[in-house]
Amino acid sequence: MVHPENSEEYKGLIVNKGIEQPSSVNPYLKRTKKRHLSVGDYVEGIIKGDVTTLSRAVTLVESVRTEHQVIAQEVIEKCLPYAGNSVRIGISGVPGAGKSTSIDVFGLHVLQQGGKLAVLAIDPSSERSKGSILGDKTRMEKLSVHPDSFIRPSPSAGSLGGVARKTRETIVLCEAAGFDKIFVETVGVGQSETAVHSMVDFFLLIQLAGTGDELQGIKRGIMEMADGIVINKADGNNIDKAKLAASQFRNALHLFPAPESGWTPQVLTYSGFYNTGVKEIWDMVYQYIDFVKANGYFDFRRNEQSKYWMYETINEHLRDSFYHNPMIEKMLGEREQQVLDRNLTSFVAAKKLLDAYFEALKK
Ligand SMILES: Nc1nc2c(ncn2[C@@H]2O[C@H](COP(=O)(O)OP(=O)(O)OP(=O)(O)O)[C@@H](O)[C@H]2O)c(=O)[nH]1
Ligand SMILES: [Mg+2]
Repeated sequence: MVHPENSEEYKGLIVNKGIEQPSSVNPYLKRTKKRHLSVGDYVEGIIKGDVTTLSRAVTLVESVRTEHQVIAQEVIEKCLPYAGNSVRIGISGVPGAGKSTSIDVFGLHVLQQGGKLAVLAIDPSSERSKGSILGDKTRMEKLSVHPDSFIRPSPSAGSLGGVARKTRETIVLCEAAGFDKIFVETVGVGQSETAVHSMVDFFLLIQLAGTGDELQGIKRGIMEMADGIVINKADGNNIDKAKLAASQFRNALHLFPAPESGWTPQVLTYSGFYNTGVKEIWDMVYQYIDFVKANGYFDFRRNEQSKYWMYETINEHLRDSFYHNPMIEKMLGEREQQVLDRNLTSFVAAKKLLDAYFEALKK
């Protein structure tokens, strides 16, 4: 007897012979296993401006694994001839000052004139950077989907010096990939400004108008670093307060010695949220760049920064080599205890450790 499915009477029910299935429904799924790239592949991809390759190279730069570092350093070296052709802006401000909101509008503003923008960060506390990645995704909503932008959160692990060096190296890769505008964001709560200052052409400090004593909380050193101070949230009934704060900052700046650049730092008010006063800020930045390019300070500062990073890198490697030496790791605790027990002075203990380290190197 014919099965009803195959009987003439129920033609519509006839089961067709199956067709051969592809081995995977989505052919692209197979690609999830990343192809291994050689140094040459990385460099070629970066120079072509391929953002996926750039991202992977930055991941290598950030990696703590020695084999990744070896490749990363070679890639950086080969990218160096293509780097340097950008304007680098440091953007700092206390948490809540409006950095992310501002970078979104600043970024769109500078991209209106063409070119490509990379937004990097230096944030040595890994805990915070995890939080701010989420925050930045929503606060930089326009920039994060802009085809000419590349946003990379701070490298998370390690000392401030280590984190900053990785960001400095990432700048090289981004520039080689054709990014001609680089923003480096940092939270204005301490040493990280110095690190950012050591790798940018213009240092922009975002401030808020507050209770009238805003100048007290700001470290003198940070203000001295600023090439421009901008008071954010000058909107609604906050406009007058912002203007007042601006004049207080202007007065305070007069008390500082004139900057080496010959430029007088400007103080402006704006609203990142309502996008007012943003053009004036960028007119100021470009005016500064023209000014220091004309008087030679632009190149001078970049040279100083290159020297700084050479010595920083040496210091970091020496420190790492010392503290990761297995013998030193063993001896450190014991010597420390001897110092605490007053059996050794700090200096003698340090000298003994260093001598032991240099002796070990000879073997
Ligand atoms: N009124 C007003 N509010 C603003 C302005 N800019 C930012 N805000 C608000 O201030 C808060 C903090 O802004 P963010 O851009 O996240 O500040 P941030 O400096 O990036 O903060 P962290 O990432 O925590 O360091 C948010 O609620 C913003 O909506 C502004 O121009 N005016
Ligand atoms: Mg933020």
